[in-house]
Amino acid sequence: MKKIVLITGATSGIGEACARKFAQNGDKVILTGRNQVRMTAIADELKAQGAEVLTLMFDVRDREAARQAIESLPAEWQEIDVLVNNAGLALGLEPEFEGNSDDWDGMIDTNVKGLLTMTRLIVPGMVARDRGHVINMGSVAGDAAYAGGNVYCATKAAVKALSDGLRIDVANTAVRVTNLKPGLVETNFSNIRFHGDEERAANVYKGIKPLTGDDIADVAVYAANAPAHVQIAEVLILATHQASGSVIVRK
Ligand code: 8X3
Repeated sequence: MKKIVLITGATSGIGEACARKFAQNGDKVILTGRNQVRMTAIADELKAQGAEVLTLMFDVRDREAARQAIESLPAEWQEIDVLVNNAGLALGLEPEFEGNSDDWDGMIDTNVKGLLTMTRLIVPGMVARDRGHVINMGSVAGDAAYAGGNVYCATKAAVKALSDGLRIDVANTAVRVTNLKPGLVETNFSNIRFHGDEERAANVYKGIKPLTGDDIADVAVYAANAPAHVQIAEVLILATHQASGSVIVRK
């Protein structure tokens, strides 16, 4: 059955890959993000392939803008079946005692509070309809801290706790909650983490074949299409030469 899938942070990386995979799966997709140019380009491309696509430009850190955007949805787009809480980022790898407080705000406001904002706006409808699925983008970083990961790891540990908490809160409904925990994925993630230092970013993936956004999107589409009685609660997806968040075998 055709689903309505809303993806935050849909203009790059895992979010963009999810938008493409759900669209290819025949679902209606709502792309949300901050980059209107990129979002329109992706939407036009998907529409040309026959997909039904809608775009909403807002920053998940802006609660009021998020509320207005969701309320502006045309009636035929309002009954969201799948919320992919993907918008998120890492900033910096400094020791915790030397970290940049603006970086901390950026991560906490997006990865934790932004995810909560979207959940608060969209899940009540799912509960009322007794149908829906929340797919949160967690991370292997949420399982254990790694050097310099401190605040980023904390935000992803929060995503796990919020996924587990929500799963309890909707347990008497048909709504499902999935926490996807990717490891090393080659997107613009490291570029953003290192504030545009491309050389440093490239080094992260040197000597290892990292995952792609598509690898993670495949799992998201799988979880969303599992039989109704099956709840893919959590999935840890690592690159083959990655043993954990901190152990990566480089060849
Ligand atoms: C991204 C995974 O290990 O690069 O969440 O922080 S990691």
